[in-house]
Amino acid sequence: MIGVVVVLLLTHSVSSIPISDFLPFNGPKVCLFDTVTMLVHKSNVIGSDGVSIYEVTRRDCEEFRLTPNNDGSSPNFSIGFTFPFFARRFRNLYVNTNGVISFIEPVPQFSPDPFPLSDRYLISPYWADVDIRGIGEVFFKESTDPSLLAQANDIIQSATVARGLSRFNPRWMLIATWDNVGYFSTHTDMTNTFQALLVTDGRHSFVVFNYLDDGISWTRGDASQVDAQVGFNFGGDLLRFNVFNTSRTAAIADIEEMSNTGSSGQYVYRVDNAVIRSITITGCDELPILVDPDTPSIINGGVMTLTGPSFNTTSSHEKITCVFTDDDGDVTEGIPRQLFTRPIQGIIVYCKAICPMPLFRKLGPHNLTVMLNDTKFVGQFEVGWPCALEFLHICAVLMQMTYKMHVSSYSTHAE
Ligand SMILES: [Ca+2]
Ligand SMILES: [Ca+2]
Repeated sequence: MIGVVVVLLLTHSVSSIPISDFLPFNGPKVCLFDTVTMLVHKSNVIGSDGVSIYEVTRRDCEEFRLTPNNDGSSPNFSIGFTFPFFARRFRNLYVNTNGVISFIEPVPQFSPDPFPLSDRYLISPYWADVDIRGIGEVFFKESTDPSLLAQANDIIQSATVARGLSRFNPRWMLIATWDNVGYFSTHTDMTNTFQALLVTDGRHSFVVFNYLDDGISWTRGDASQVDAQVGFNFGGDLLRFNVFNTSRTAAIADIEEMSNTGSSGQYVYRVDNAVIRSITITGCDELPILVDPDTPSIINGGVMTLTGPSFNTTSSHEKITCVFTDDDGDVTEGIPRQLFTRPIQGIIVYCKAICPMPLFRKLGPHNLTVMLNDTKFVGQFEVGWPCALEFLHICAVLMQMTYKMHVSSYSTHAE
């Protein structure tokens, strides 16, 4: 079955994204934000009309452009909506010249630290030493425009990570664009063009990265020891991160030739906590209820975890029984069947139930039932293809992008 699919994938052609497929930027009401004085100039020219960003109305400025700078940042930008980013919900963010959108604090750092980072909350379409003193512009704006939100949702719905969220109806987004930007120090011989979208309905959140067709050329500045890093990082106790696997190597310059949506240069990541159906809640009180990954690959294997208040610390390292079922309620049929029709033994580690995953035989909704003594917990998740791409080696690349899990040990033995 898998061999047949590979042949089909190889016959598709990939479309790459022109600048016209980016969400719009550099519109008629773009104001200039001075990264040194921290003042906004409504005329888009530095002059005497500089005012605090808090004095600017949306009528004055629908969009902002950063003044030419090297390692600067936007102000602490208050957004008109709450953006869920895993276990936290943010109302402020920074757009940083060096290819990062950050929460809590700006990022002047030009050379990327490798994810995971326990104390950072970052979305990085291309964290590297951008320098727009010589060439290039950085724009950002928020939007609640229904047609723009629909355009973003079309991109999101084309990605496997949105399976099970076909009714996702976004209400807010941020559009941040690095247009034709140069690199340190003031170089203009090569430029990069990319865009990050943060899109949410208040409950679910997605990040879209767009890289212009043939639009990523340089990977580091003169002072950097490593190349650009692409991904996101949610620090704290619930550490989540995703890093594009050619990050920090020269091969990151090829990122516009790959995809996880079917359009080369386009990537969609889901960045909210997947809330699952749960039963009684006792112990491990403050944790959100999670099933992770919420869209496992049909050919990926690995482990699935149910995190949540139901699995308290006193049950840590107790054995559990995991049963995977499909949407008809039948035990999932694997290949070969007899390996997957029996319950699988897993284990509790702190507040997580960890279950080795079978190879799934069908796409779509599944349930995971975890039995601990007399208690049952049920989580729902989607099974999808690892990517919607045409080349098997690219799928393999994307499959290496992993979530960090706090797993110290787990059993892989069948009962
Ligand atoms: Ca820089
Ligand atoms: Ca390139």
